[in-house]
Amino acid sequence: MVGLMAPFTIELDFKRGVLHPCNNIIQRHLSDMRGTYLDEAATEEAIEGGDPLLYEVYQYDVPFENGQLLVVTSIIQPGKVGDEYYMTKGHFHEKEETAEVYVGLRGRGYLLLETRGGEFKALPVEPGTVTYIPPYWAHRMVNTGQEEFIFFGVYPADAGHNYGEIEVRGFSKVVVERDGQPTLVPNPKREER
Ligand code: S6P
Ligand code: ZN
Repeated sequence: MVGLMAPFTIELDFKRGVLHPCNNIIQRHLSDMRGTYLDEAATEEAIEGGDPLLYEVYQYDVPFENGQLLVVTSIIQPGKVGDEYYMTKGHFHEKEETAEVYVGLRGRGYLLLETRGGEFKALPVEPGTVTYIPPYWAHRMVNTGQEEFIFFGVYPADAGHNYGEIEVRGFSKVVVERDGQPTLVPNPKREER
């Protein structure tokens, strides 16, 4: 059973996306995502050239117990590796029957979603877009704009993360720049199979 906890407030800076106070801050650099982007040469070149920070996550941790919720903001920098836009690693929840809500705060991009059965969706997200990620859907955010892409999320504290499968296979589509426009194209990694 969940213990009795004191209610609390924290501050969300809508402009910068940070939570304050915050007890769990994660930074992901390109070197943390080797193998995620299709262009391996561009990946290594960018890592050697300074290993850019791709995104930060501000999560306010509460006990990871059934019944608790985690609030979290993510800030994805603008940029590309090769012609593929900066994005989160993407994951299934370890407890796959758990859902999540994302709310776009700043910038724009896509929420990519996929089931194990191969069903795929790409939802455009801008400030004010509320997206519902149902149970069983893997999810990844992609920054297709010129500025930081910032979104807020809420999800069950015992959901956990499973990154392994997405690391290997990616999603069935990738978001790349074509003629200056974000474009969804089939993931060649999937076609090799
Ligand atoms: C957690 C939620 C987000 C992501 C964050 C970074 O379930 O979906 O807080 O953790 O956007 O993405 P990723 O794929 O690196 O965890
Ligand atoms: Zn999630």
